[in-house]
Amino acid sequence: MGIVTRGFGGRRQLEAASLPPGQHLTDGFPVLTAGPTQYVDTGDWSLTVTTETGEKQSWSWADLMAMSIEDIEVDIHCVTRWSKLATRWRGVPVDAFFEKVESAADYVMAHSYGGYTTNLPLEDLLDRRAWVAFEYDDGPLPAEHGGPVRLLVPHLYFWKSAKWLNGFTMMTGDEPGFWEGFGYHNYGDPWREERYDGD
Ligand SMILES: Nc1nc2c(c(=O)[nH]1)N[C@H]1C(S)=C(S)[C@@H](COP(=O)(O)O)O[C@H]1N2
Ligand SMILES: [Mo]
Repeated sequence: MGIVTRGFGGRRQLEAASLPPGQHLTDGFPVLTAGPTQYVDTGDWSLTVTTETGEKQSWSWADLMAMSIEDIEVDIHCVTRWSKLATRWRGVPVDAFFEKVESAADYVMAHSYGGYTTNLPLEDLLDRRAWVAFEYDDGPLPAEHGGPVRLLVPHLYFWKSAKWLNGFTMMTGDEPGFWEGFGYHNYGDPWREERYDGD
């Protein structure tokens, strides 16, 4: 979070304090998808957590609506250099989906309808640093932005926030997801400019 300053130039100072290196602000909300937009009805949507031993737990849309829902306001940073400050979402912390899962795995592959994947350390999904999000700006999350349900991991570059989320697979060893396999950084911390492999 930046420090709010008053007077001429205040906004610019706030922006500079809030932006990771090499990023610029956008007022719009660009759509970035590799492949076609997925259209999934809430009644058909489900999320499945699969452990490293193959045990599965699934949640329906109704299950999701009955969980502990939070309002979230976070900055988001895309590797293509746009950032958006104070975006507003509603969702459920990812912690809730791992509460009753027995696993010794340290890594997770997030899966999407359409086949997109992205890998994350389990700890980055916990402690209310990541959400299963279904509303944006007081409305249902539009399909082009990953609705009905997407992953929201604002502390990493936005490619880690899988749209049309439908699963988490626990992995004892780390494996690259879709973009990570095409040369994106394995972890993707915007404050360290971890854009590409080798950064
Ligand atoms: N399923 C899926 N999720 C995805 C992508 C994708 O192609 N497919 N693109 C990623 C990338 S590279 C970015 S920058 C963000 C873009 O989200 P937006 O289109 O809502 O801005 O979604 C991420 N999640
Ligand atoms: Mo991206």
